[in-house]
Amino acid sequence: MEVIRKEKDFKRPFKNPVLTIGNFDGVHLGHQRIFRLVKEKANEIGGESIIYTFEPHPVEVLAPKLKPLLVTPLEEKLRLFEEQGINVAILANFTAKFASQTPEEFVKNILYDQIKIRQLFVGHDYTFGRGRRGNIALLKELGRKLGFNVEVVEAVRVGGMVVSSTLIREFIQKGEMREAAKLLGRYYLLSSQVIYGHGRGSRKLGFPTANLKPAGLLFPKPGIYAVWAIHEGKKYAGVANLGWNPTFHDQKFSIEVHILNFDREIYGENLRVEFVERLRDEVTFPGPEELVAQIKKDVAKAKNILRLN
Ligand code: RBF
Ligand code: MG
Repeated sequence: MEVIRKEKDFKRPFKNPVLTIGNFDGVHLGHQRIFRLVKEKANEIGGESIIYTFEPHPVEVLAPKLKPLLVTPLEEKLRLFEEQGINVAILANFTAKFASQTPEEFVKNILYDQIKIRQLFVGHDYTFGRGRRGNIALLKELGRKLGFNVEVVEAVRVGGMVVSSTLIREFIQKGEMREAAKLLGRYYLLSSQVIYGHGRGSRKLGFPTANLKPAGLLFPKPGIYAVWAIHEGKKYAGVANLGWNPTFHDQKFSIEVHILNFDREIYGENLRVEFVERLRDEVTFPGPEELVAQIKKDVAKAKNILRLN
């Protein structure tokens, strides 16, 4: 997949570009349906499949106080686009100036003159531009005028739920990882760097943990989880704890993963953690022995859960 990050990276004309446009936070089943249609159409007309998206996420520029925690940070999003088999990702640098374009200017100058789109697919609820005036009716009208086709992709429903990034975010924050996974089409995943923890895990308790750098991530509800840990492309069963280690009065929030059958030092390296199921709340134990007894039960339970997957 080719990634175009800057205006100057537009080095060549696209061949029969078939495009979709949006934020695609989560790259969930609804987004995946759009991408599939984009690819099918591109194949049909011998064209290129293109995702046009924004960086940073428009909310960060338009409403920075909301500090949106993204389901999929940019690098993760790009990896998933690629996995979906998309040819090109265009990351439009989203600034206040960019946002001030009228929908008509955006469509004419960028989609039509610069990209020369043949076909556009958008989600059923897509709006863009100042005052959200850019909507499906307007896109269709501009398409008729300029000469490109616009198709609207219906929402995807799973078990009576309409798939949306907002709903997924809510499930994650409630620790309902099975529900989140149903809408994502995969497990919710945190990808981060392993940092130094207290070093207590391995020395005293016999359950060494890899601690993840928490920067800017959307955390599942604090508690204990059955997880898959992925290191250097290899997948291991594990148990994760998101919390404050109250038994030791740590107070500092940490995300730690005890990886089963794994005894390597991986400080500074990347670890990806897929959240399969929440096991329990974090609790304050009278002492380390009680905690260790409970962690043994957590491990047994996680093994059972992960075997079934
Ligand atoms: N610490 C607690 O204070 N209460 C808990 O309920 C608790 N549960 C844990 C469950 C698992 C599976 C793991 C790996 C750790 C847990 N911890 C808990 C964190 C433990 O205190 C921490 O790993 C060590 O103190 C090392 O930092
Ligand atoms: Mg640790």
